[in-house]
Amino acid sequence: MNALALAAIVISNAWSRPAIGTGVVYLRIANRGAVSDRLDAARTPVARTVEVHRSIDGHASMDGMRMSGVMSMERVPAVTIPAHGSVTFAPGGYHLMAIGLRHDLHPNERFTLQLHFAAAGWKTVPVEVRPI
Ligand SMILES: [Cu+2]
Repeated sequence: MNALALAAIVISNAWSRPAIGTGVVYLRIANRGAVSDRLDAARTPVARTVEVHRSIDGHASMDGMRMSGVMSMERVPAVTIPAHGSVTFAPGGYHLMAIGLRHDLHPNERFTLQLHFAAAGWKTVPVEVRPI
């Protein structure tokens, strides 16, 4: 880890929904640095584990079988954040799954999420639980 890499990653607009058991977190990760970085792990005190997932269109993923409208998701080991670029985690795309919630997520509550980047190390952000 070096100071320049640390300063390059900026996380914003982290939010979630009220949830029991499993929560979903969305956010935006910007990389203001000149080299790409990789989100490769996440954790939060409110859940047993956090996984990086991507929602996929069943139609596109089933190799010829038509399943339009069926959404599923897959775990991804890492997400590359390009240099001078950003990746938005949003419904229908990348998201973080907080699995094994230690308590229910209530509207307007905030909790802490930590994201690990290969170059920038651990970054901590507040997550806002938005009402549905
Ligand atoms: Cu998921």
